[in-house]
Parts: sequence; C-alpha cells; structure tokens
Amino acid sequence: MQNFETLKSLLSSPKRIVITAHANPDGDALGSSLGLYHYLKQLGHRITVIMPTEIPDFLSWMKDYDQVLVYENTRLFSSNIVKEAEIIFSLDYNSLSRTELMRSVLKESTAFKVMIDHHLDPDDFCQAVLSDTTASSTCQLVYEFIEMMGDATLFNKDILNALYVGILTDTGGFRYATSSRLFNIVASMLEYGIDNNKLSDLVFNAYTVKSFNLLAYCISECLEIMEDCNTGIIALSQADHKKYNIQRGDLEGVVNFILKIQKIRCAVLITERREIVKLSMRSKGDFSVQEICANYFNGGGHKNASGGAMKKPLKFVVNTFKELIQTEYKAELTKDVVLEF
Ligand SMILES: [Mn+2]
Repeated sequence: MQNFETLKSLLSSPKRIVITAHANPDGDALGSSLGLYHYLKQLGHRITVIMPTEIPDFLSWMKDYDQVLVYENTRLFSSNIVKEAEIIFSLDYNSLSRTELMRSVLKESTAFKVMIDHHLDPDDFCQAVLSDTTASSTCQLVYEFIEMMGDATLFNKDILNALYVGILTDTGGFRYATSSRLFNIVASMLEYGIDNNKLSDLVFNAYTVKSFNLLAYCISECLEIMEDCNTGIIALSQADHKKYNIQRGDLEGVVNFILKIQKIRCAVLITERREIVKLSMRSKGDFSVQEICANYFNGGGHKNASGGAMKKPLKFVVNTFKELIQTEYKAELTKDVVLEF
C-alpha cells in the first residue's frame, strides 16, 4: 500500500474520519464502510459514514445501518462533516465521479485521503492507495488492511459480519472473483464464528414482492436474446419506471439472471432515466465488458461487471449496443470455449 506508514502514524492518535463509498451503494460499498467503521471506532476515532445516495433496504439489519448518513438527504450537514474531516476513506470506488453529487465537496477537502478499492484504472486523488484488482471485493481488502495495521486481534463480529456481506455480494455467493487468498480469509472468518448460512439467507433471499414481480416482468416482457451472439438484453423505458414505480435498488441483480441462460456470455440491462440512459453489463470468462463500457459508454468497472451511460434516447442506445456486438464482438462471443477440468 502506497504511503501506508504515513497513514498508520496518522491513525495512531484520535482523528475526525469520514468513510465514503460510491453512489448507489451495494453490499460491498456498505459492508466495507461499516466494517472499517467498527474497526476504527475501537481505535478511538470520531467516524462518520456518508453514502452519496440512499442505501439498500435489504441490508437494514446490519449493525449501525441507521448511523450511516445519506448525502443526498443531508447535504449541508454532511458537507460540514466532510469539511472538518482529517482523514477521508474512499471505499469501493476509484474515481470521484462515482460519488456523484458528493464529488465537489470531496475534491475540495484538504483531508488525507485513502483509497481502498478493487476496480481497474484508479484515478489519482488519494494520498494513500490500496488498489488491488485481484481482490474479490473491497471488504476483502479492508480485512487485509486491518491485518496490515497489525490489528487482527481487534476483529469482532460486527466487523466480520459487515465484511462478509460484501464478500458474498461481490462474489455472487462465492461463484466468481474468488481465490485461495479469499478462501483463507473466509476460513478465518468462519473459525471466528461468522454464520455463513444466516448471512447468505439475509443477503440472497431478500426480494420484496414488488422487486420479485419486477424481475418477472423484465424476464417475460423485456428480455431480448441475440442468439447468434450469445448475448442477452433487458431494456426498460421511462414508462416502465413510472408504471412499476421503480426506485433505486429495485433492479439490483436483474442483469445477472440473463447469464443463467446456457451459452450466454454477455448480458446488459439498459435503463432509461430522466436525462440519461444507463447500462449495466455482465459477462462470463475472458469476455471483457469493462472494455466495451470504457470504449463506448463512458464507463468501466471490472472485466465481468461494468457500467456505463449515454445521453441519448433509449432506442439509440439499444441499437448502438446491438450493432457493436454484431460488428465488433460476435466472433469473440461465439468462439468455442473448450472446457477443461
Ligand atoms: Mn466492490
């Protein structure tokens, strides 16, 4: 970790600390933030966790969920806390743009900034950086950070439950982005008494009736399969958003369902918002949606999970995507994959 010693000495006396993560926080963003919060609290710091936008309801059982400030609802109050912070942690994002409306107040802050993240191509806005794209999740990196600090004795249930959530969500329940390094960490967590069954149930069996019906609608009415390209598309219009009263988080995980179809290697969820059309892409194996998002849709992320956006009408974006797949990626998407075990 870059500048680790400076950070360590800063943390050796009580500080005013702000922990942030990306807009539309997911299990990894919230889990890593709360995990770090429960750790730093034991060192005697004054810590505030601030998320740019609303945090998902299905994680409301997490310890100190109600202590998290949502910037979009508390702008002035939260801005003042950011301005007074001596250390700011940026978790699970690598570019200030990912914090949306928090961007400017974070940019102006003179606090010592720390990035802990696992996305590709980090921007240069932090003094201390723990960026590792081979890590399953930011939660894994926070676990390793606490170990690096020499504080493994401070691990407790609050920290580990929170970190386990992000490991579960970012690996899809240990289906991808795993490694022996991760499983060693998970083994230590289980030895500590973390309850995998209970946490997996809370994280993965968490549909509301509304979001479950919405998923059914997406699959039955909006799914289009490009069979000759092993690609699946779900596109939702503004009218769909109105009709189904779609809120932030309601579409969480929908895109992953497309990959459950045999042979599908590339999946995209395209949603039309008020002024922008957003794309959320997933892929299997070596096929990189990060490249597509970065090159054509002003975005990025991970090889197998990326996002992008375009200020164009929905139809235009859908057609752009389809054309791109047909002309640029068809060969790669349909080449035989030899399965060897
Ligand atoms: Mn993550």
